[in-house]
Amino acid sequence: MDRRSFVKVAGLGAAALSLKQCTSGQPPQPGALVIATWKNTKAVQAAWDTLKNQQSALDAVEQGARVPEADPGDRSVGYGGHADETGAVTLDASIMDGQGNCGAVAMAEGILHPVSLARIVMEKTPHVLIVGDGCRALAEEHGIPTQNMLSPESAADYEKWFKENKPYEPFHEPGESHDTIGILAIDDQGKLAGACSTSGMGYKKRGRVGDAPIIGAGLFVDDEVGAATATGTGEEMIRIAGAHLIVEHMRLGVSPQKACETAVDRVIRRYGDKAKDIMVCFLAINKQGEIGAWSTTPGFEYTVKRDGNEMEVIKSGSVYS
Ligand code: SD4
Repeated sequence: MDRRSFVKVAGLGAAALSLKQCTSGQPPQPGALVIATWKNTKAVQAAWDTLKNQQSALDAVEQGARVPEADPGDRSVGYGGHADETGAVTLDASIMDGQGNCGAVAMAEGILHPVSLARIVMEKTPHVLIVGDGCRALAEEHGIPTQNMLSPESAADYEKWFKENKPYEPFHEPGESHDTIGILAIDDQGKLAGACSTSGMGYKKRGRVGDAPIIGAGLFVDDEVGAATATGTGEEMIRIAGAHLIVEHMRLGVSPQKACETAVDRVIRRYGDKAKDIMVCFLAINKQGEIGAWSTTPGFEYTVKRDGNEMEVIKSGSVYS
C-alpha cells in the first residue's frame, strides 16, 4: 500500500489559534490535555475551563461535548443534527472514564444533551447502553425535559433530500456530513476520560446506530494506557472495534500515532482502494500525553489544548490524498 501523508495548511479565522502539521512521535508531555475531533474549539475551551476549575476529566469531556450538542450550526451533533430517513433526529452518545466506567445512549430522540444522559446511564443505572424509547423514559425519570431537535435548517435539508433521493441512499461522502465530536481529556491527576456524541449518518435508516455509543468502537479509555475516539463512517469502526484496538496496541507499547495507523490499515485491508471513498478517522492519546491521528481520506483535523500551549487545530495525515 502506497501511503502518503496528507498535510495541508489552510487559513484560520481566529487569531488565538495556530495551525500545525500532523506530528507523530512527539515527546511525552505530561500535564492536563484536552483533544477533540474536528475544529471543535469552543468545546475544547469549555472542557479546558472545566479542568482548570478543578473538575475531573470526566466533567471536562461532558461539558465539552455539550457545546456542539446545543449548537444548531453543528449539523452532525445534537440540536440541528441531520435527520434520519423518516425526518427525525436520533442521537448517539457515550462517555467513559479510565476505570472502565461507561455509559451510552443510542437512537435517543428529543434529548438536547445525550452525553449527559449517557453519564446518567453510567452513574445512576447498572447498565451501559440504553436505546430508543428507553432514553426518553430515562430522561423523564431524571427530570430532563425533552424537546424538538430538528432545527429549521435540518428540516429544510431533510425535505430536499427526501424529494431528490429515491431510492434510499444515506450520506456517505468523505468530508461531507462529518463533524461528530469525540473528545478526550487528561486531568491534573493524570486521570483520563472520553466522550463521543453524534446525530450519525445523515438520512440513515430508522434505528441505525453508529460507532459513537458503542464502547470499544467509537470510544475507549483506560487510565493505565490512554484513550481513543473516532469519526467518520461508524459501521467501519464497529467492524474493527477501532477505539479498543488502538488502546490495546498502545498497551503493548505502540505509539498513539502508529496505533491509529494500524486501525486505519484494518479498514483498508477489507476494502483495498475502495477505502478512498470511506472516511474513517481515529484520534488517540496515551497517558504520557502523546497524540496520534490518522484517516483514510484527507480533511480530518482535530483541536488540542494543553498546559502552557495555545489551542491548536491540526490537520491529520491520511492514507489517500
Ligand atoms: C456515525 N461516526 O454515526 C458517526 C458519524 C460521524 O461526523 O462521525 N459523523 O457513524
